[in-house]
Amino acid sequence: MNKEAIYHRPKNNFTYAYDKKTLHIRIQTKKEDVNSISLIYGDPYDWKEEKWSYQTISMVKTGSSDSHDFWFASIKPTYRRLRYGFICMNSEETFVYTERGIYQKIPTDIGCFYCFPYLHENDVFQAPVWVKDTVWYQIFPERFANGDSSTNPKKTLPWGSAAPTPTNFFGGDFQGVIDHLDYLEELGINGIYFTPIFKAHSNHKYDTIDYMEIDPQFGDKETFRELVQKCHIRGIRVMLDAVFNHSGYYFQPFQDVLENQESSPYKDWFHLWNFPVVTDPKPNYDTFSFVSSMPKLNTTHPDVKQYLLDVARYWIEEFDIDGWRLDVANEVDHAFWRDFRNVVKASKPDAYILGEIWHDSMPWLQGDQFDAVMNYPFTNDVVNFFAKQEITGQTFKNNLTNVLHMYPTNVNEVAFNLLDSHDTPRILTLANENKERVKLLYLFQLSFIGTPCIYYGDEIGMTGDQDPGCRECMVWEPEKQDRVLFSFLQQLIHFRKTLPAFGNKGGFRFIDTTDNQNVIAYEKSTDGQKLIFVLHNHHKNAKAIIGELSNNKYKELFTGQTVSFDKEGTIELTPYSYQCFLIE
Ligand code: ARE
Repeated sequence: MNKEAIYHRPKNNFTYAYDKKTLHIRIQTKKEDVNSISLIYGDPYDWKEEKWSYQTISMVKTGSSDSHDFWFASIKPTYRRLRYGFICMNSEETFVYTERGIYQKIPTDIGCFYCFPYLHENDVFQAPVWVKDTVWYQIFPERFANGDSSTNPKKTLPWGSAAPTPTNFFGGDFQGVIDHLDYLEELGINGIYFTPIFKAHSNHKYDTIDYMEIDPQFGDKETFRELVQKCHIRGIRVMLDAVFNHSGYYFQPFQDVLENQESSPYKDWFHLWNFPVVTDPKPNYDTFSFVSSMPKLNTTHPDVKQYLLDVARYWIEEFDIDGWRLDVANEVDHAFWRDFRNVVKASKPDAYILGEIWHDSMPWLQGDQFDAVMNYPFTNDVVNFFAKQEITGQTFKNNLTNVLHMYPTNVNEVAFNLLDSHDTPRILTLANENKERVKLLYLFQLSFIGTPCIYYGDEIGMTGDQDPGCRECMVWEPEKQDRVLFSFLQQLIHFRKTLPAFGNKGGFRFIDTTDNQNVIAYEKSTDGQKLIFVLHNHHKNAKAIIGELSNNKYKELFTGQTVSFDKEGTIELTPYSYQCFLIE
């Protein structure tokens, strides 16, 4: 047995409180190396005749990556504290895996065992419950709809008249969003994520000039207030984009530094290297990436922190927004985000705090900073399999199993699952304009655990390459919109809202199939409702055997037909077919 490959530690995604009574415990072992694991567990203070009293429970294998098997157990300790260890077994040997090492027999010294000292309710990761039932829609305001030409910036181009560039404008604004809320409600989304809306120089607004003012091209504060109110009346939540890692060049404190240099009262608001501060030929201060017009803010400075926390509070308390998406979140210090969470949750306890981090984000998801991150690891795997067809079904399942085990289950349930964004090419472009593959992408995304996000225009078949190509003006001419794709998405969102197992309440499990190249089968189940999905990501007919399909009668969700399978579970597959079997 490969003992070196075993890993557990009593925190993060390996031991965590799922709720105020339940502990989840995970351990990983080398793939196909261990046949079974029993968890030894007991109350640290429960002794009888000088011997620690413990029980054992079989752990469940919850999946495998390319290299590891993952094991899971859920315990509700009577006194909310726990000592535990692992009895690992395979055909050759058995041993006890503990914090102090590996033993042939269960050690008598309780100090050898892992410990979850006490399950405090306020230590439990708590994300807003409403997020679990939200389907998001991302809007890049400059490109969604121009509803009020009186706010057009200079040189605004006619809508959709040219390809997007890093510097051109088409006049998208809040009135344009208000005018299309019926469209969004018809699609069925119930959350909007706006990229930045505050006064800024560029068309993307990530170079903030004034965090307390709406960019005039979008409208004024009253129009924004009207927009939020009209969204809320329709049950649509509103999340804004907080660009706190850096400001824009024209941000008044940075302009003051450039003018007054070392005597500027704002010289500690940035990470300046020396004086005089210059932007050309190269900036002598920290920036976002190497962009001199985006000076990095010193969020560890009390004045900067106070200013930004006031901004965070203002837009919640004055305009009743429901969440903040945090730009370049991983480059701002943790202390700032802890204070940020306290301020935001004091203003609105169920506000959603979503960090933009493209990699493993466990340090920000301890319950003291973010509620979730933009789940780009999910994005990469679903796009690589369904859109690009660059990986096999088996690799996809292994990778996604890894993603699911990166975080605690209660984090996965509010993960922001996006397929693309304003920072990536659009999914139809990535799928080489194959809409059948895009439909499989959407079906998987909208039946997966977490909170899904649709990027504006994807739902009607827009294409677009890497930024700025993915930021084209929304297509509003009905004859240019793919309403078949729109209707398919509408149906998926409806299933997600009306079938508990289809949405976030359904536990997720991959199901074995004989075709591990192009077929993905998975189960979602909750409260007695069980759905089995079979997605065929290939252009030819095929046949696969899915053992778990046999011996049951099903209603197929998309056709409404009642179906059953032979005793092997043989299923005929047509090109890019998708089926969802509701077990009666
Ligand atoms: C644009 C062009 C750039 C060009 C730049 C020159 O896209 O190619 O070099 O202009 O000025 C905003 C605008 C962008 C603009 C950028 C800089 O939207 O259009 O770039 O400002 O001016 C990393 C960060 C992540 C960041 C992305 C872009 O980790 O936080 O890079 N995303 C946010 C926003 C962006 C925004 C900014 C940050 C700046 O979502 O829209 O850009 O406020 C890997 C890495 C990631 C990396 C990712 C993308 O996956 O793991 O860390 O994200 O690639 O590059």
